[in-house]
Amino acid sequence: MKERDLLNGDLYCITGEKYSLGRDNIRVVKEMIAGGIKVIQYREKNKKMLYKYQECKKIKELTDQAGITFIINDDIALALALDADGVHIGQEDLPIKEVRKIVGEDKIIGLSTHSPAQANNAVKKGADYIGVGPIFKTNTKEDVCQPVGLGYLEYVAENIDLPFVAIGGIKEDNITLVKEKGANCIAMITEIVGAKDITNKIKRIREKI
Ligand code: 3NM
Repeated sequence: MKERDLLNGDLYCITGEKYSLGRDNIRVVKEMIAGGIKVIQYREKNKKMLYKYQECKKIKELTDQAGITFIINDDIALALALDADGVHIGQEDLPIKEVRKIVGEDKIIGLSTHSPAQANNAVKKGADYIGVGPIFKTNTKEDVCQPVGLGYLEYVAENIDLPFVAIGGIKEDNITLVKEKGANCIAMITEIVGAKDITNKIKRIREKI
């Protein structure tokens, strides 16, 4: 079921096993859930499909039990095979209208955007939410563009009528800046998966959000 307010005031956690201090994604997701999060995106760029399928199957069981929204990055087939809640795609993936044809009306489609033109286009094309970033410098995404900064975030907060999530280089200690520019949902990879105590890190960050 599509929840249009899914990004309301929370932390959007994304997996990244190579930054997880040797812990596997299943353990990381369990710790994230213990921290009380409402949405998880599975993002693994370099794993084989069968491995991703097996891993996501276990994650789906956990998110179903906890009543958490489960989004899969890039892989539409995997999202459908597992009946995940949605997919998150980038500017160089299939156009939204084609993705919508494949996944149907009930699945969430998120789109990464990096400029006002892309954000406006996402509204026109029917994305359910957008990613807004990278706000700060990040080394986590390989093909990432230069930081768009807080100015783009402010533009989206004031002009774009879609749920959005700020992303890119966001940490516990710069979150207040991001909030001040109008973000009420914030995505993080390394700050969360690279924390020694993921559950406590999430609890502290969620209080700030
Ligand atoms: N997307 P971290 S930035 C996955 O700007 C991703 O669209 C971005 O990782 C975008 O929290 C990014 O470790 C990486 O900086 C976020």
